[in-house]
Amino acid sequence: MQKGYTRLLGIIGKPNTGKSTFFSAATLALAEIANYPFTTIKPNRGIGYVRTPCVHPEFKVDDNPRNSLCTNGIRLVPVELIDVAGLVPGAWEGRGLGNQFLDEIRRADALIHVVDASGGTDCEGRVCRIGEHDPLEDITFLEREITMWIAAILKKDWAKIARTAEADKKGIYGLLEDRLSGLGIKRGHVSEAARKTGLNPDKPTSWSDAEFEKFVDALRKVSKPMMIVANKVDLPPAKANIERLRKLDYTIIPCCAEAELALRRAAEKQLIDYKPGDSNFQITQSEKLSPGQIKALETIKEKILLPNGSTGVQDAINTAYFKLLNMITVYPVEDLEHLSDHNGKVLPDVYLVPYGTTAHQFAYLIHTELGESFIYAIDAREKRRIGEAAILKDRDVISVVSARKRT
Ligand SMILES: Nc1nc2c(ncn2[C@@H]2O[C@H](COP(=O)(O)OP(=O)(O)OP(=O)(O)O)[C@@H](O)[C@H]2O)c(=O)[nH]1
Ligand SMILES: [Mg+2]
Repeated sequence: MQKGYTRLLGIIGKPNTGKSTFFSAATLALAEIANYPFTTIKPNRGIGYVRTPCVHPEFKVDDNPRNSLCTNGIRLVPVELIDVAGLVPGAWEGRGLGNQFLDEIRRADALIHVVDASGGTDCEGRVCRIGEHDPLEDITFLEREITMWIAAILKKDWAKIARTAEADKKGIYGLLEDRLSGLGIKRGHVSEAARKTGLNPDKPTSWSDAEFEKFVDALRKVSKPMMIVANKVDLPPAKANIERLRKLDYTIIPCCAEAELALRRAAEKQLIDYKPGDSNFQITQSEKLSPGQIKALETIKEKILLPNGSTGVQDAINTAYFKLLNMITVYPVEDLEHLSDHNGKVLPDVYLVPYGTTAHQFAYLIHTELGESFIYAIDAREKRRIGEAAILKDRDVISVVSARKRT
């Protein structure tokens, strides 16, 4: 995995919505896919990609990508995805595959909630008549499951935590950070949740049960940001459901995971020219395709790519990184003239870092020693010096000047 701040994306939702299809399409890893609930039991982990326009055409150089891929000016930066078992109502109390599922998303930094926008699966993921189930119900249920799961972890000894927080100088932020570190929840998340709910962090013993739940719900939102992938757009009721989903306070990405999987597999066999996220494809070896396969590909083009602009899978991963997690891409180079590293490799790496990363923090990411001996950095586009506190921008190309030579 690349250097920089890697993040884990969790693909979650009730059973049978297309999570593993989405995962396979994004990673090309083999994952079991079937039209019944609980096909996935053990989680699948794999590598997908964030797609970004590479800087090499702008700088008029040819590049030698190392930690990422570059084709026709498109950089694909590897990122990790986890596809877990479906979640059913009551999972937090152990129903279905319950807590096991929840435990697997402990480390996820952002959640991609895959819903069946066609309404063809009931609240437990069993097949029903298309359009029969309301996917909006799946949103509220999933939010509640995760909130209740976090609440259950805290509830056991909440009274003690609240009392200690008032006596101990660590306070509620420090105590909850310790308590929830296994869930990737940090002090900043806890303080933001308290601020958002307007609860007094110095007096947690005074919080009512309802306030405690409101606080945990806010904590879920800030620590596990979530977006919605409205899958199965190829089925007619999806369109109207997506309009309704758009009224919610979530980023909604219309998606046809099945189409992306077909395109990615055809591209892998070099039958078509298609990069993840493209709005179109070209058949390159029509002689190797049966008339049925050609027809299926044409249908994907007409019914999915043309009306929606893409299948939505790549869009979802990009949205998770660039919008939910607010990350940017930055290219480190050593030699400013050639935009290369010390081996002459041009624009070898691109790092994903959170917006707000400074030039000095970036130097630490490249190499601890480079951070320690940092003098200034140079922005290769503007050809000017930037100081340690300068905040980097998306697609910056940065060279760090340090007091010590790197070995
Ligand atoms: N029409 C349509 N069907 C899809 C799409 N994506 C997935 N499916 C189908 O939905 C069914 C469930 O897909 P899976 O990927 O196994 O779903 P899952 O959410 O991983 O299911 P569990 O592992 O049981 O929780 C399969 O029959 C898929 O072929 C899509 O975009 N459109
Ligand atoms: Mg699955």
